[in-house]
Amino acid sequence: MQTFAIIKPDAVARNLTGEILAAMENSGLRIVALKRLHLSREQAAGFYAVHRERPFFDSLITYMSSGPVVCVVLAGENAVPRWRELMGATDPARAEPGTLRRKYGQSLEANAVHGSDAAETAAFETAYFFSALEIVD
Ligand code: 3AN
Repeated sequence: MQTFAIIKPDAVARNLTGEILAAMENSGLRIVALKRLHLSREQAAGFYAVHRERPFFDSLITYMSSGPVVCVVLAGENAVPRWRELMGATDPARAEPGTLRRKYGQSLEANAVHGSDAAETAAFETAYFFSALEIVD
């Protein structure tokens, strides 16, 4: 199984890319694709299109396009739920101790990392950023 992850602008800006990539690998997941990008507002809006009716959408787009992000495709057995568990709950204040959002998240919005919530979402999100040639499993 594969899942799609983003190291978000707040974490990249604080030089946490290496620590978060290490946490992915230490958990046994394999990094099969990796890319650093600075999203435009349009690119961020396309990625988060499912949230376009939510009250926080505009703020989320501003934040996600505020600086570079690192996009990662992870592979391994049950990769989707395993990466969600490692990230922790959306709100860092409610995330379990030891999770990445608890350790590195700054707010409900600036919560350090993204992870697909299902295999179908992972397929859409991966294809949004990577061509088949860029995924090396
Ligand atoms: P998750 O990333 O845990 O799956 P989603 O998909 O509900 O959470 O939300 C997508 C992103 O939108 C979150 N990672 C967070 O950055 C932001 N977000 C979610 N809920 C809120 C909220 N109530 N206020 C501000 N930002 C939010």
